[in-house]
Amino acid sequence: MDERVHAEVRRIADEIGTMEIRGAAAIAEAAARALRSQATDSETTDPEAFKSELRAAARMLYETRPTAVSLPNALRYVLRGMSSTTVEGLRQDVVQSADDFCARLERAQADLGQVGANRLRDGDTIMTHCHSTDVFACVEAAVEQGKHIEAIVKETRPRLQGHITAEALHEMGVPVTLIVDSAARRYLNDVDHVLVGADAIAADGSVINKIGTSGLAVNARDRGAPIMVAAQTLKLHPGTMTGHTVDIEMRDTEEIIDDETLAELGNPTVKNPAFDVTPPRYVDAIVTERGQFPPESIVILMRELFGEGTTEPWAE
Ligand code: RUB
Repeated sequence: MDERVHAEVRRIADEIGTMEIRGAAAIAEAAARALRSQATDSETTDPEAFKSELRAAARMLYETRPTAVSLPNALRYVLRGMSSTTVEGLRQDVVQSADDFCARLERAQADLGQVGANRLRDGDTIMTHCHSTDVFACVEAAVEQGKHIEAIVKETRPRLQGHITAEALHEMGVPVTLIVDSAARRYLNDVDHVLVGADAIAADGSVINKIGTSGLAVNARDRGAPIMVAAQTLKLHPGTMTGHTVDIEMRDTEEIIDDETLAELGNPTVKNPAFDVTPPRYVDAIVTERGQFPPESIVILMRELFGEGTTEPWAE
């Protein structure tokens, strides 16, 4: 363990790893807060040592979960803010850029919500998967526009994030039907929009989101239900512009089956991928705070925001 990394950062890193903090936007916000606390708690008087502490903290946070690109995007945003030459100046830089980042995230979500809400009509039923705050922003804005929206919520095995979604939509006044994941196709005939979030969007418009999203999208296309992805630009993956692929997290098999039951079954191999890739041809629109995009043209927005690519957050 890197001793330069303070206890608060380690705590947040641990909570991201164990999924107490989860969802791409929440992970990004927590990472920015963690770097801020590393800066405010630092006791070093040497500017170079201060910067190297911040980079070590960023690396620890980066290594928690591999798929949500919002995490490195957040770390990069905060670390790039460091331009002063004194420790006090650098501390202020990090506090300022972390606060800016969190404010921008909140604003982006509100703006994206308006765009997504415009796609929803009064009386629409959506089907959603997992738990996405970007999706909530769209539904909440539609409800605020006075539209009646109903939701069919997939429970999202194995971690049951659908329960969080069901509760939050209920609190928004949205009538919810909860279904097991495998019942999705049966209920797609009743659905006007499939609405999901994203952990990363690749340069070709592929959407990386909770395992089961791609199957849902294929079924929705077959049934003629449009597929909308709510993803603020924080979810755009700059590395994919230069040929990198998105790492799909494989989680502990204990999330699916305990060791004792596994042994009773003769110890079959168990796989627990946390995410999957939905090809762009199954996506109708990616809704961002910069407007809605067909997936094939998202790369234009990526070039505008990131240039031709980026390096690791701590390598700059
Ligand atoms: C969460 C998940 C969410 C995206 C978007 O996966 O796949 O759909 O992160 O969420 P996990 P948001 O539970 O494994 O973190 O819109 O809140 O960023």
